[in-house]
Amino acid sequence: MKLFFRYFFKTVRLILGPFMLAWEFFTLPKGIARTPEDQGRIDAKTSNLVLYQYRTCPFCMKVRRTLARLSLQVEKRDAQHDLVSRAELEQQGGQIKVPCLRITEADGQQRWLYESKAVNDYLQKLVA
Ligand SMILES: N[C@@H](CCC(=O)N[C@@H](CS)C(=O)NCC(=O)O)C(=O)O
Repeated sequence: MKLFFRYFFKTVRLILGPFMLAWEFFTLPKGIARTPEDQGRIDAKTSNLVLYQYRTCPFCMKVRRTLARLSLQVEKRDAQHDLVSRAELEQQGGQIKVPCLRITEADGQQRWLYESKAVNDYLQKLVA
């Protein structure tokens, strides 16, 4: 069943990918406008985050829309084509599944947050 879903989403990404990217480009939320000071504070809060993602994964798009809507600057790594990022995700995160948010805590510990809903909830809380 797991393999079925893996190939199902792979096929969806392959066939619909270009259309999904075009749709994302034209419909990306505008984002919150903040003063430079407020944006600086938020940027500091997100500087410890890295999003592992695929360009044409619908779940990653959902997270990228949240990033755009909340005007959050988060480093993104392509876990599909960039083999170093893919290996990091698998070896340190525990599995190849995107989106995954790598959170480096104040003590240097890294937490790997899987599931688009959990990532979106985490991002939403950051700006609350
Ligand atoms: N329920 C998960 C679904 C994530 C998911 O299925 N992602 C696919 C890409 S669209 C994946 O990582 N598949 C593993 C692979 O391609 O190797 C979520 O909402 O984040």
